[in-house]
Amino acid sequence: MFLACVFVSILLALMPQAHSHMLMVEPPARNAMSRLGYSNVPPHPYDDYLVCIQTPDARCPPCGDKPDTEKPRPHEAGGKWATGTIVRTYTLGQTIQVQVNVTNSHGGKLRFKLCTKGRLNRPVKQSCFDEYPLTIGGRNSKVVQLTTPYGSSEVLNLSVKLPFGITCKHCVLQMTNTAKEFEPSAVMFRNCADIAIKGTAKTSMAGGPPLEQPPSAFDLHTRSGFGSGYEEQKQYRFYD
Ligand SMILES: [Cu+2]
Repeated sequence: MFLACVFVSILLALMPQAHSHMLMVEPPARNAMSRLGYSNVPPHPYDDYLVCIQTPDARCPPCGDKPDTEKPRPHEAGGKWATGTIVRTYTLGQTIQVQVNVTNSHGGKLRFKLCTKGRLNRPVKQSCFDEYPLTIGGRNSKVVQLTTPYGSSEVLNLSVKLPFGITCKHCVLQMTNTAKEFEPSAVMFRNCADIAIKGTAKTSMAGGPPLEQPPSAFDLHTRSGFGSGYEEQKQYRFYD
């Protein structure tokens, strides 16, 4: 246990900068906003390297900070990169497109959760996200496995279903990757994005089914344009 932690710490110390890891670009995560042209958000020097090692005594904060980071944590309400700007407004029950640039894969599972209690100055807790784990793809799965080899890159285009019957002026969408490569240590990459979900007369009256069926397939391919230095290749993964 102790050795594993030391091992991971050394690995993490060796990895930064040269190897970046992942970034939720659609909807734009708080840490990605500057890169994507939001001029009200300061530039982020490590926007695709929000990494945390979780232990029983130190849980990873929900939006990519480290457990010992002083509050307000920079990626949570009140922090430097959490401006409260709503980056996307969706419709109740919508299947939304989510894009994640995996810039240096450590494998493992990718999960998305929704907290409906976003506030400008009060950070939301992991327990709020845990209320709404979101379903991905064209089947009833709440996880996507990263399948690209360790150290390589890919872009995931995912269909994610917003929960039935939920609207909010300020929700927070959370992405979590727990790296397989370092198991049993829990090395996590997390991003948060501020979104809104509007009801429509039709859907809120009827409380009806999602507006559209999710596609039965999604594609993913290696990332490009971020200077990862890995050869670009295209692959398609079908999910049915
Ligand atoms: Cu790494």
